[in-house]
Amino acid sequence: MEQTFIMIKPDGVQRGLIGEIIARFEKKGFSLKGLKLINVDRGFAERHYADLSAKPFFNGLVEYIISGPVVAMVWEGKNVVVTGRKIIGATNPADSAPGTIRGDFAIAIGRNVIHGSDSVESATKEIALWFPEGIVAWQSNAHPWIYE
Ligand code: RTP
Repeated sequence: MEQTFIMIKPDGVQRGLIGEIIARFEKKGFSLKGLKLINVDRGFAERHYADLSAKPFFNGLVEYIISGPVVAMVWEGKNVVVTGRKIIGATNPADSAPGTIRGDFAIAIGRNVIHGSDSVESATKEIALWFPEGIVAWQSNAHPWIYE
């Protein structure tokens, strides 16, 4: 079953949005497979966002991610990468539809509350980076009520 890496960024943690965000993924029917509240250092944040290192906003982005604890999660389910990005909404909250996390809770692109892997390949890399200890193997009893 497909997995994705989801991170609640420091603004989402500081603003008390952890429960709200987890609830949206949980109510959709996805399964939580990994969860931790952690501070990451500059080197780690730079590794996570390595693909964006040439962007003018890179240093500000790294400062933002290391400014406080983040919630790192692995969610599992059919098409969870693409559907997770839909639940999150467009990168710039000015373009995120109401009903999405960024559409409902963010205004500025540099304070957009949450990250979600943009492909299955990125998800695999990000899960390995953020959860080198591995994740819990379990299957919800609700599985037959969510999938036909
Ligand atoms: P994410 O990786 O956080 O899920 O976001 P994304 O795929 O939707 O967007 P991406 O282009 O990968 O950018 C990563 C994060 O960088 C910040 N950003 N700031 N100031 C700017 O113009 C700008 N552009 C992007 C955002 O926090 C974005 O989520």
